[in-house]
Amino acid sequence: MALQISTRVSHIRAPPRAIGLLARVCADFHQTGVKLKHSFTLGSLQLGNKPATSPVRGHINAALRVDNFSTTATTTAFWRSSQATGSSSPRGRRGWLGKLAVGAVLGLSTAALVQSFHTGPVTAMALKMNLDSEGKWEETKEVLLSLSVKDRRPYYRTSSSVPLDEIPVWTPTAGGPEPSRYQRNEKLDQKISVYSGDITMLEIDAIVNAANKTLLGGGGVDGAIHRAAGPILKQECASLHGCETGEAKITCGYGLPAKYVIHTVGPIAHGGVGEEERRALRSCYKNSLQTAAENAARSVAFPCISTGIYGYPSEQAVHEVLATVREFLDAHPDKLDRVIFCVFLPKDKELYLQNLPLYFPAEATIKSKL
Ligand code: AR6
Repeated sequence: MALQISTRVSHIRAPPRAIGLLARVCADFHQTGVKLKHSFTLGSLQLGNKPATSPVRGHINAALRVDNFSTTATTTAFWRSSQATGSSSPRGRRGWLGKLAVGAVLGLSTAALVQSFHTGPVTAMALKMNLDSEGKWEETKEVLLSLSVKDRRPYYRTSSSVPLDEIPVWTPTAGGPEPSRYQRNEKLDQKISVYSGDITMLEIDAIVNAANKTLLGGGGVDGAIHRAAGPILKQECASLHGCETGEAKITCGYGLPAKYVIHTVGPIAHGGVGEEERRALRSCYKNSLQTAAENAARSVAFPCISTGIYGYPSEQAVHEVLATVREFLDAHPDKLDRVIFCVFLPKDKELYLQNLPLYFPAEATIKSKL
């Protein structure tokens, strides 16, 4: 039984690449024999903020206008489910068009896409497979970064995730006998957390990776981040052509709950810690914070950089870290909402809790400037 469906798609805002992807999806429907009787009339289709210009529009029209096919049960289900999920509203239309674009970027089969319309979001399982099989990182990144946190959730590859509002803010405590060199600042206290656990679970704007100069993955937290993000992360990393000690480079988080990964390379301190290592460790933190701020990432989590395989003693590193973060927040109090010290080992948790009052003191006055 044939069913004529005529859809007026109006006021759609989508990046040009997403529109191209839509065209590909429609062609995919066509090629796989799914028979459509959809006649899409593009109303005021917009690319970004501009109406589609004719060559693009012509391309879209050519791809989307699929005439003279008889309707199958699948397309009927597709249509009904898009109606049922509110696709008749402009927001709904954007929703299913977004799914089409995500599905196309991630290389989903037509069947998986149709299933996604039928059951709600594209299944995490389908996307996990596609983040595993290396796709085009540029397109995947563009789509993932355009999604809200809620819409990105089905694509996480981790077993669970910890949202920012479940990470408690640090409560200032009275320090030990050592006087603080810093002024009390209650606003800054609200920006600090110590989180004990796996950094790959954090659903925040950015996590920092303790990488090596190749940026192509390794052991420790670097290995954990690459495993959780999926092999596509390595592809983007390869495009960055390495990173010098103390510098920071940003990528998409892919299968991670974190939107971005900021990769920094800590100093190797097996030969001991001198001024060069101290300066490099500070640079790692400062450049990572700067990179987060430049990318509008307002929550950022750090592992204890260099204190594992690179051998920087934790009890020395903690002072460089806290001083650098305090100074960055003093200089840029509105750039970041939260800096999370993600501690993996019990001894690191203790070191941070013990030393935080030196840099974020509970007392209102400076005890000493020395
Ligand atoms: N979540 C949070 N912290 C972690 C995790 C995790 N999943 N796993 C380990 N840590 P390391 P480095 C902690 O060795 O010293 C790699 O091969 C860990 O307990 O990962 O900077 C790179 O490719 C420790 O406190 O980083 C480089 O070649 C901290 O993360 C080299 O290691 C950092 O330990 C970098 O060595």
